Amino acid sequence: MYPTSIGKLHLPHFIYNAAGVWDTTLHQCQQLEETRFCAATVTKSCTLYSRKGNEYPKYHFDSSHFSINSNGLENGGYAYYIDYLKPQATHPVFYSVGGMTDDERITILKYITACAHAGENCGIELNMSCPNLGCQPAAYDAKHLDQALRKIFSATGKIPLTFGLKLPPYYLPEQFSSISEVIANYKSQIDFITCINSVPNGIDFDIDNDYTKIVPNEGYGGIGGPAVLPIGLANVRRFSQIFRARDLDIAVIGCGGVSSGSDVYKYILAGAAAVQVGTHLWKNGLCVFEELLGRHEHYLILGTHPMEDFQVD
Ligand code: RRO
Repeated sequence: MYPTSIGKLHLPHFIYNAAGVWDTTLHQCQQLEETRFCAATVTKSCTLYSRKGNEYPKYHFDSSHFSINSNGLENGGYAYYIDYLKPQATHPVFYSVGGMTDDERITILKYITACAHAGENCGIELNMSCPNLGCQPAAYDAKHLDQALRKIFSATGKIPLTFGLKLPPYYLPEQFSSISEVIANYKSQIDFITCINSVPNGIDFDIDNDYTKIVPNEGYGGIGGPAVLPIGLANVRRFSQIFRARDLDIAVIGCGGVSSGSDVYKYILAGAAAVQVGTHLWKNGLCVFEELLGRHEHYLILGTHPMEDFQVD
């Protein structure tokens, strides 16, 4: 296995879950840890109080090309996930902070950093890019992101844990430069960014019943799965290039559309320090980690194409 580092965290290899997938209950988080082939656990983005999220059906996974979700931030509340942060844990945990307002985020961040359990092996991924909450999340707009981060960091001070942002997909050169500018302003606070959250505003139809595939938000939700891979790769590459050119020591973590060892390898080529798996994990379960790791390492060791490249859906 090839180790990697993100801020102060050392991971035994590159691959782990994306926030929101197989991590809503503590039992699921424990299962991720016990697979041995999942390099870290990201917990479900949390809020101050537990939330049921949106009504079902809120996931659509039966296409081989994409998924659509409008989960609606279903989670156990921040205190619930604190129980997962064990003292002297050997398995790295990224505690994903969602929150509905900046004040909520500040309360949660202060609590985690003051918590005795949040030791060396705990990082924080701040998610201000959920596409399913009916409002524009801060990270979609540089000015809004800057205001939110200024407010948060002036309340929390320097966060002593490895800290990063989960970002939405960006498309235009101006967006990459303005968002990078904001991140650079907080370079002493930000150890990593994760690119990308699901692509907003997807819809699909059940043509046998003439319904949208998911029910909440009139059928609209965030898209994941193979269809978003090129967008995720491009976001990782753009930010990696900008950070390198500006000599910023900020790791970029790839997320979006990984379903094979070659996809993992592509993210590494794009500049990712690690890779998260979402839709593929949700559809196929915990066995994906061992499989992805084996096939990805095949590329690293042999530089040749494992059999997966010849499979046809
Ligand atoms: O819970 C969700 O609906 C959700 C979240 Br918080 C997120 O960050 N990304 C996503 O696709 N769904």
